[in-house]
Amino acid sequence: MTDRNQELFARAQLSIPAGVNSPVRAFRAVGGTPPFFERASGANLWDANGKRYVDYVGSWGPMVAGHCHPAVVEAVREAASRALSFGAPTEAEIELAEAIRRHVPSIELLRLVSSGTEATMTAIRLARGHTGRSAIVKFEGCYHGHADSLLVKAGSGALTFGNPSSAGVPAETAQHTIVLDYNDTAQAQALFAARGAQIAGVIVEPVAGNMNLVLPEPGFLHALRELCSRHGAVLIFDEVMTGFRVAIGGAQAHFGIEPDLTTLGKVIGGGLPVGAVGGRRAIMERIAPLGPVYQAGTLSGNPVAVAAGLATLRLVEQPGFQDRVAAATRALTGGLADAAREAGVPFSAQSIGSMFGIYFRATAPASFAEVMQSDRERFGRFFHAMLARGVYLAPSAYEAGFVSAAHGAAEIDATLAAARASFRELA
Ligand code: KE4
Repeated sequence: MTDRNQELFARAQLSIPAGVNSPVRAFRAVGGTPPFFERASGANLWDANGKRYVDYVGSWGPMVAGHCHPAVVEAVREAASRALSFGAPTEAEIELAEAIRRHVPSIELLRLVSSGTEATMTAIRLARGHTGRSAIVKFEGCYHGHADSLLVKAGSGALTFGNPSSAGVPAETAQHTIVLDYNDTAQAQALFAARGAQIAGVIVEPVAGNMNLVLPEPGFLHALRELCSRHGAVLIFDEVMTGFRVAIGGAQAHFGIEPDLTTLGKVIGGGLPVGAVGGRRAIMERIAPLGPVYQAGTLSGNPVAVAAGLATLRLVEQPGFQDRVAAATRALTGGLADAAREAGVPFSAQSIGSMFGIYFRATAPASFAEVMQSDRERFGRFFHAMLARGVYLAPSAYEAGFVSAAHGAAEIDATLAAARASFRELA
């Protein structure tokens, strides 16, 4: 029988670099042919061969309510029946901004954009415009999208390719980005002691999800908050991945820390292109046309995308939603750890909200260096053993996984059965 995925992958590479529109999708980290998907519903995906998978990528985070949730599809259909785009203000954008601000009180003003990259790029520009300084601090292994200033030792795709900084970023640009080690509080304190007056802002994933899942150690985020406050730097929580997924109010609610700016994406678009940057009024009032920091976007606040985001937020804010998905995620990670132990495979797993990490090392990593000690070769074999059994994990050892409200006991049990067989193959 012909494999449609192989046919499509070969054809795609004739017109699209590596056959994909985002690097991690090319399976270069795990090898093999990526499935070309045709349909999604709930926790499931179907590829071009008609094969069904339980999905733990969830479009890299947006699909927390499950694929094609009827309420989201209906909202999109209804919005699209009235207009596809105006390039002018709509009431729906106000409703989405108000819904976000209801759950993320640190956001006094918010600007909608069309991707997480646009959100973080704008946050960096706002920090620099607000402080008049140039230096930006980020952390190795964290990924904030592909703006030049942030593609310096990025995580996610660039890390997967073992290419810790991107070609095409001028040295003159990269020199303004200081890269520290995630969870190294002493290092951040030493930097601020030496150069605090030069630092425009610190951007951090309050829970790292782009070097696989790495949790902030107690005190790390509080130290960044205190250092930024003391030195007049802008603290930016990049919650593109963690927003409305780690908790309804994001990682900032979970850890009780108020950043100066927050970037959002993924869940707030429900699968359609939406990002956002928001925060303290004094900073957000610097953005055009109120202030001198320019930012713009043809499709910012697109009515169809906003409809998908609003419908998704209305689902995730339902009482019990976050607890239910977090419980399913814990059942998954606990079951995977049990299966690996039974097979005698060195493995660990952890979760926060409905994000999870799996690691082929005995303990969950607390730093980029520890992530790099994971057994990538074993991960690749496990990935393909699970894929063959109809479980679609993130195709990289450096990505977090995502559970949705549609992952019920049947999906988790089927995943754990596939894992028990797959771990036995690795032993
Ligand atoms: P986008 O420009 O891809 O919408 O968002 C960039 C971004 C910013 N900040 C964080 C914390 C992110 O996780 C992302 C994007 N995440 C990756 C997944 N690791 C997107 C998947 C991909 O690059 O194909």
